[in-house]
Amino acid sequence: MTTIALLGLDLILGLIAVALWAYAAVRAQTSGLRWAMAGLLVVLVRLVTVLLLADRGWELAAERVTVGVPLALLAGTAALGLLIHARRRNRTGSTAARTALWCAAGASAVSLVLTGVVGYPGWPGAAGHNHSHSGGVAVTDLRTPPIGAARKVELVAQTQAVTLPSGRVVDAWTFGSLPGPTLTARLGETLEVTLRNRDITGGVTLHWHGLSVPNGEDGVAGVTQNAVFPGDSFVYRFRAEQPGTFWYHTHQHGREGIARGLYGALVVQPASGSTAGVDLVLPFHTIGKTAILGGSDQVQREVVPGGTPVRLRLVNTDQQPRLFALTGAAFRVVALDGVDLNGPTEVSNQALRVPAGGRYDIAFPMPASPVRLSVEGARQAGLVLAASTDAPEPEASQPTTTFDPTTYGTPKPVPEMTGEFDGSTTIVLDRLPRILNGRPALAQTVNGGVFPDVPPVLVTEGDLLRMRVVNRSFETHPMHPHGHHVLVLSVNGRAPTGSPLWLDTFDVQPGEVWEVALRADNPGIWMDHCHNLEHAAAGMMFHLAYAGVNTPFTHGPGSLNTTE
Ligand SMILES: [Cu+2]
Repeated sequence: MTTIALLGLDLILGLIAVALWAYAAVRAQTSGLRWAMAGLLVVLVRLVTVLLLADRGWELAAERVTVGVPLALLAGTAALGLLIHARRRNRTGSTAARTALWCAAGASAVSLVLTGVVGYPGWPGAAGHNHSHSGGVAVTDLRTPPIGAARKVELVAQTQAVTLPSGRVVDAWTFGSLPGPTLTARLGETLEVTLRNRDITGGVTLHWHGLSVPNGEDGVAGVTQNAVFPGDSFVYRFRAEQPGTFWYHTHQHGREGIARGLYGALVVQPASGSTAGVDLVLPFHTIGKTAILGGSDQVQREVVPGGTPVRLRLVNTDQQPRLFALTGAAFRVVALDGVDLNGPTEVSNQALRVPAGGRYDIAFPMPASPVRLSVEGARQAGLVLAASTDAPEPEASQPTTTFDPTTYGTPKPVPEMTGEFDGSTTIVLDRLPRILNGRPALAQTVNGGVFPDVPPVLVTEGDLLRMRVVNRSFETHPMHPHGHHVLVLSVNGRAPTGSPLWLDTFDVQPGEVWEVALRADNPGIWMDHCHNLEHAAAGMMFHLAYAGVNTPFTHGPGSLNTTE
């Protein structure tokens, strides 16, 4: 049974138990005994369920195992005992028995409240966090000094009516085009990007998703800078130190800004220059109800002679995971999140599940027959590669299996990530009623709290940190630590058997437990958050904060910065 099924079963059994005990109380004088026995049976099945859950991950069931279910079991057993006792004495109307039955119903209800309202590890501390202590280094000092030889780019954030290839016009917010221009740099080159805001009244920033830039260049409103308002500008500088596929987007009210079009791709080519053959960057985005692959809302065609090496860089800029499929050719998954995989082998007829914010690079030699790239749920948009313009379009395929990165490629030692851990932290993701921005809401929580009232994960430069991420909710959370890639240690207790997996965005699906390692080698105050930005805006963010680093910027009420 899957963990998510166990979580669901526990909830349903809890509700049934409450109903059975309550009904037993109502029918105490007649058929109450039968209903009470059914209630006790259900609580016993719940006990088995929560023990199975605890075996999958203690944090999934802690309060259920220690308090919730024992309480329900105790109250239920006592109520049943009293009822039997009353029956023996022929006092079917016993008030004590009836009260005990109501108490049993209440105990089962309390166990549900513990899980659904209090959560784990219990009610968060009321205190928020505050980095603006004196001394140490400010995030504004953690920047790249100007150099003359930088590759200079200007991006102008603006409202724009964009006419898509289908003729459809969308009212977008862009960095000049939809998507923004693909930025490229060679390994080792310094990029200098001037951001200007023409008329995005809510403000913008530029965040370099997946790139380990200096903290002051990370573009997070309210943490590493103030949002850039109309008429203002900000200059970002960073050395491209990792070859691979990345993307950029606003990190000021990104839930709205990215969805409306404030994003683009960023490719760092190897020092030797661009790779031979065809190299296409394909961000997938949904604006309104229109799906766009690359820059098109239609099936685009590219003429590619047979035998040409092809590299497709798939970027998911949406809020949900997307399933990509390639029909007509076997391929290799050569990189995830901008990091090459070791020993990639041929894959065919498998869907690629790319997390929100994640990147998959695939490569294959062009076959003689046409090839089609499609995205599930987006029939209109797609890509066809063919040797001639009149070759028939292959049908979009629907693979029945999904590619599993944890069993793909060849293992290889990662010496820089072995050795003693200097610290460990547990991040529990859940959906709980909380006060969010001053209003009650069904929030997306981290360790029972909502941003900014989530204590930061504190590290010292050089630390090797083990991070355990547990998803108690019924939704997928693509967790994105800024400024670092993490090495996957295990998913649901199983270590990867293939290539080392270095990710900057990992989908923690409902009921999943991930363990990852992070080397604290990039000082700063870094966001770590769910990249479903609906969830981030609903509280699912926290800071990874280095000792001795502070920020002068503020976010939330009373500030113009909206961090997500
Ligand atoms: Cu989420």
